[in-house]
Amino acid sequence: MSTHPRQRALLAAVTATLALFATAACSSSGTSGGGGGAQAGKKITLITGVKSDPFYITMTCAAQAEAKAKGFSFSADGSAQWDVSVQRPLIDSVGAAHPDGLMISPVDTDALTPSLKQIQSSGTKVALVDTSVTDSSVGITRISSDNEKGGQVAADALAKQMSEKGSVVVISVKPGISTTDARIKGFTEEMAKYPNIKVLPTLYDNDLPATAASQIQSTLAAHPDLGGVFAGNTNTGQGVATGLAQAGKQGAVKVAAFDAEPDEITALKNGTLQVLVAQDPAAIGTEAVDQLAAAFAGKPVTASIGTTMIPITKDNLNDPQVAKYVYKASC
Ligand code: T6T
Repeated sequence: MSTHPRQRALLAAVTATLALFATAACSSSGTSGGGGGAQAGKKITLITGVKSDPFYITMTCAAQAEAKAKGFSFSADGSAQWDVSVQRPLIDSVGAAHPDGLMISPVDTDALTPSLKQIQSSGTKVALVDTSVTDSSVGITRISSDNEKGGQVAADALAKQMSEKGSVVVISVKPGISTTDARIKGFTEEMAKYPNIKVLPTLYDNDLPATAASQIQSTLAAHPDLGGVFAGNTNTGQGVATGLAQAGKQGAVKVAAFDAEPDEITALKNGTLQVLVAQDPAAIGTEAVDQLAAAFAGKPVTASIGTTMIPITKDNLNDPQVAKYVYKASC
């Protein structure tokens, strides 16, 4: 653990704040029991936001294990990139197969609602995992991090790293995604508490690291006093790290990034990123299977579940209680 008192105080404060928001009850009790239960043989399908994303890979691995433990058949698929026109046909084809349960991370807050409502009206139980849609009639349960809170925590951590002065830029995926929109809202509202920090207009990289890297370059050229960056998710975090390395600004420009996939961890270790806000995608996956199992058995379902987030820095990364939140690249 860091000997630097400010670092230690920062870490303790952030950890305490985030722990307050974990309301997950990630247990497999109370639903239809292990393999061979009365609900055995039910079919659950998971559609993730982006198939190759370690956040969703970690979620899929946990959901698969929980489904197996309950005797459910489980399949997973996801879009190649964060795109409504790619995810919609996937939803429609899965819907046509009438699974008993559908776990889905919709890539937009409104565009996919008609397809999801149709699947739901055909009797499939829908669980919204990570992202959600505006229409509250969609889904028997919504399971995700408290993203707005995560954005606030990132703001406080970054402001401290920046000695509460300079310009900061937010880079995220695209507007219209429930999770990243909430992070930006939490971040910018919290940053308003720091009068000497100027928040520049938010940039969107379409979930492409290369775009984030070039956005960093152009922002540095336009704002030589750039002191901080908030990266909204995994791919953006990677791109920001690459852009700062290319500009020779590692460590000079401070970065708080969401998520904890392997490349972000490497950048944290080499000092290009300073704080990661790690989510608990495994808990989201496990809890969704448990809630669907409850629904299959006609038992009560929890409509909204918030899962753990934890701050990771170079100083606490080796703590096993922290390292267990690093995302997987495969099961
Ligand atoms: O940050 C996660 C997820 O919560 C968000 O909805 C989309 O991006 C990730 O999957 C990370 O890439």
